[in-house]
Amino acid sequence: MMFDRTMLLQRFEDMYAAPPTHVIRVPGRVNLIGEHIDYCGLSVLPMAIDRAVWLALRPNHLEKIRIATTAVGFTPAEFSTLTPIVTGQPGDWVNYVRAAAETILTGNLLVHRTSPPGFDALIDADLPLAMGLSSSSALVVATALALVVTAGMDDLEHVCENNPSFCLELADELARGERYVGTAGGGMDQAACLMGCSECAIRVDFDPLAVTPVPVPPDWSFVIAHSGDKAEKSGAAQQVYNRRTEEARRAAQKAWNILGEPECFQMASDEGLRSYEGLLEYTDILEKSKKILDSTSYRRFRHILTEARRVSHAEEAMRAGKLAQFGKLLTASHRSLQDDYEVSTHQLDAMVDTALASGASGARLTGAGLGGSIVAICPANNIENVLAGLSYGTPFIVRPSEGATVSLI
Ligand code: NG1
Repeated sequence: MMFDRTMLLQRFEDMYAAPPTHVIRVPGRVNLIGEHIDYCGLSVLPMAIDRAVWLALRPNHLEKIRIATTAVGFTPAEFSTLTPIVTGQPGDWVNYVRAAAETILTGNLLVHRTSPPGFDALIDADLPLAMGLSSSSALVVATALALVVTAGMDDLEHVCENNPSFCLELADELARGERYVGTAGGGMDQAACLMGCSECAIRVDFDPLAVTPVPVPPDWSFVIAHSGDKAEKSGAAQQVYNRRTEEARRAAQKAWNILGEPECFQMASDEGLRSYEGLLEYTDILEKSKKILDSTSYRRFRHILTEARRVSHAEEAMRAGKLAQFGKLLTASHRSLQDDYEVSTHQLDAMVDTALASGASGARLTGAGLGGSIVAICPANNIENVLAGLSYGTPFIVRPSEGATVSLI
């Protein structure tokens, strides 16, 4: 799966009888740690990767979006940019495009425009779809940037490097906007796709949204391998995802009400937690909540609290170049997702075991789970063994990458 820019430009021209004016590149992301906690407002540690969605566009002055993709089986679409924009069938890929359009056209970012913008677009990707690598959020971000370009905003080349406050606002709006497709998601993916940073993972904090680069040691390697089950967020997987967000909220609310500790979520990722007192308090919260929550709610709550703590320890380990420690935290995260949050599958569990047996320092499912991929981390000198062990999951290496970019043709 290789991206061919010349081919994209040529096919665009063949399709729309004029060359594109811009190409937008939006990377996917691998979430390294901090799974199923962004929607609780807790910090996460994803990394934008060197696989991306590419969108070639040309403003069309027709007040409509016409969009197609080079991927087989995705029907081209067109719709008016007059809002409200009506959702298509559940599972329709164009819903992500509509989500971005509705968000941007009804939001505050394009206040100076005079008429609804429209554009023609062709999409290509070297980012595999439905693998838990945020191809859908990359599409949402790419569409949003296409509207921003069409509205005439300049200086977009390294949009987030040059204008971080614009990108933070955009990421926030798009996180809310992507819920248009029916998933009650958090804000990790849009922030990572937009604001990733080369050679770095990023810590994403919420309320308010903030992104902090965390340098990835150059001798750490990340391998992605696919479980064979699609991580599609429509139908049953979407229902389980939305149920988990509800369960998490209810468990936290109940614990808060009874323990009177509304700030306990923040505490889990707080500096203070690393201190002796903080740790005591943390154990205390878990013990007390065990007495008041039913067993399922308790396990959901335990995942959230322990995962938040693992994120802050993982950031520390990454900054200190402690691979073994980082790897252990990844594997512990997987076990928690497997046992407490129940979003793993036998196939994902088996792949994590294979990765570890092949010499990975740690491995876990990445993304929402219930299919999709694992990420394994290993020292660069052991990568061949890990790739060979995971060969049945068509493994590939990913590198940290910068976030979205816009280039003029
Ligand atoms: P995926 O399905 O991997 O793109 C989803 C959510 C994230 C986060 C993770 C679980 C969306 C767009 N993304 O990611 O916000 O909650 O699950 O950590 O809903």
